[in-house]
Amino acid sequence: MSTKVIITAAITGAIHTPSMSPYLPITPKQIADEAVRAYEEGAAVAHIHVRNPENGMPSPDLELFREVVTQIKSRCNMILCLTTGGGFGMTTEQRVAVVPTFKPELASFNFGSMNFALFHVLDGRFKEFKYPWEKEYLVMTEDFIFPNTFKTLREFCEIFNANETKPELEIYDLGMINNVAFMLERGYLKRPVYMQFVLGILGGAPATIENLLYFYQTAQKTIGGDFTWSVCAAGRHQINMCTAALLMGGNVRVGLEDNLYLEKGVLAKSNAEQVAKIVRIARELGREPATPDEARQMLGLKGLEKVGY
Ligand code: KMH
Ligand code: ZN
Repeated sequence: MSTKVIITAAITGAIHTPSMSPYLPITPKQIADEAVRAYEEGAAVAHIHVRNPENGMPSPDLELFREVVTQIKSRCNMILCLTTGGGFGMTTEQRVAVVPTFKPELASFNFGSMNFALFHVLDGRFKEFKYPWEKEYLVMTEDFIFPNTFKTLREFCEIFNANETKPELEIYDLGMINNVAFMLERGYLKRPVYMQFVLGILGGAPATIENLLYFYQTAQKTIGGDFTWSVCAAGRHQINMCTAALLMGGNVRVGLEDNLYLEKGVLAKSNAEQVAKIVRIARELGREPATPDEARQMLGLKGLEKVGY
């Protein structure tokens, strides 16, 4: 087992809305500041989405991405994993545009279609919204299919390969591991793959230790031993599942994209607070945070000198 652990901070995402937490970063400056603070606490990777600075709505605007990535790069050498999941309702073309535009070292790559649902978070909570789009955005997910067809997977693979961007394969359910095996067999994906097991999204697999073990063992059987993996989990499952991953030798992702809290009833005031917490746990378990350069080596990334920002 590697003693080093790659810690990713997923800074703002496209799941939570501004009224859910005053600490959710919205503007490019807030997103960049949060990423740098997460780096200072031990995160080697920042997973980046952007939001419309006026109303906090998830945005595909490449100029907003540009502001964030250039600000972070001018302040630290952390790895940037740009989202190609985007936000609900964005086209696949809009989602993937960050790859040819910025040629990042790493970008997320959602490896199958699913019912990506958030409407249930409204049950009895979040009555007051600051912006009209927030409630609609959550409600519409009852009828939302997050589209990642085999054609999209093939086309995204071609774009990732052409730009030497390593895909972080987002695996929400068991069948998506089979999709990885299929795309490897067809030669669209290259070994060794890097998978992010995403647990606890309604529409995907629940966040349980059994599911995490089953994902890991299924990946070993169907893909082989030469993969790198990480775990993230929704809401209150975040720290527990990340701790399980630390024990299993995996890598971890924390951040306000997945969870707004630091502990029960206590909102996290920053991504950095969650990073600091998982660093404390990791050290107790004999795992040390990897630096960005160590993480580059572990993931086989092309290097910061080859990005397009
Ligand atoms: N926006 C969500 C539908 C990713 O960044 O690739 C999925 C997501 C994953 O956020
Ligand atoms: Zn994301």
